[in-house]
Amino acid sequence: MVDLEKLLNKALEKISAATDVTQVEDIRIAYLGRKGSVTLAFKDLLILEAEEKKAKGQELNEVKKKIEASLETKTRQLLEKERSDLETREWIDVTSPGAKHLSGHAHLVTKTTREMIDIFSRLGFEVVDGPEIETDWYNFEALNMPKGHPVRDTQATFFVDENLVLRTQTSPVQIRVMQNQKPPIRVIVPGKTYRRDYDVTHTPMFHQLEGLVVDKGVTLADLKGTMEVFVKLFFGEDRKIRLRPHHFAFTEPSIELDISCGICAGNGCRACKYTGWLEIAGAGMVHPNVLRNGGIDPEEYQGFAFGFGIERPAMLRSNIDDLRLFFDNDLRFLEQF
Ligand code: 2NM
Repeated sequence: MVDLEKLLNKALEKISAATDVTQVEDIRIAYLGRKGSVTLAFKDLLILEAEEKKAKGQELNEVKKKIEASLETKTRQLLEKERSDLETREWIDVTSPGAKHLSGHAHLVTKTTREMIDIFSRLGFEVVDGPEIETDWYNFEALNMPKGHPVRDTQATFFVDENLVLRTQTSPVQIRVMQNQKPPIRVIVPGKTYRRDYDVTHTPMFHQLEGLVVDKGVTLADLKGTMEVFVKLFFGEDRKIRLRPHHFAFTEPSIELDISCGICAGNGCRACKYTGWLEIAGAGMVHPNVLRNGGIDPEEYQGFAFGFGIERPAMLRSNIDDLRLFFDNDLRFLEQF
């Protein structure tokens, strides 16, 4: 007959050390299964005398009950632990805010361009584009800037070769439009332009949005009205405009367009150099020579044209003080818009 106390202690020890329910089941089989130690011990009773058989039998029953109870307790503990581990592992804070979804957005220059396009579209203008590398003729000659004329020196031109340049303004596209379309013409040309300049207010590549209207009986009043509508839609209803006489080779008369300063409301401050006004565009009535170069008879048709920068209006609206920030591609800057 086995030592029941030893058997019991060994079983309890093993149950206590078990770490999952399959181990517990293995222990159950090892002790209480068909060939388990406890089952076999019951068989051993058969050879004992009645008296001893009864005593040992009771003792063995006690051992069996203790092992069964211990197995049950252990199984419950393990199942409870498994459930609580699972809860910890898979716990979700349904009240926590969602992770920020990172997504890109258009560059401020692009956004500004689109806004300007939207406004002119509502006024009936069509968007066109053209080459950024132009011939001398389209970039200068056709725009009433003949070879040797001093105005060419003011354009700080990038030359590709003797005859090809990076366009210094988008106007050569307007010449192409005049050559290819019959009036009435109402186009805007947003795009990249190039000049050899680099400081706080100039970058070698910058963006312009130029416009051209050609029809019968077009006057400076039409230009002024168009500029006024644009300024109020783009900068705000409270802004005033002012036309100052100027000179461009390609327009006659030529003007510069000022808007009232948005910072001091026209009273004078550092931003407007105490004038109350900010220069925002150049414009004028298309020079007869330019119309002729576009294949349009200036006796029959008149036109007005204007040229806005894109970066400067964007800077004015977003309070940006250094043009070069647009092109440094520092996300800490770009992400703000
Ligand atoms: C400006 C200022 C004044 C202009 C002229 C033309 C064209 F091709 F029709 F003659 N397009 N744009 C123009 C006129 C541009 O930019 C400051």
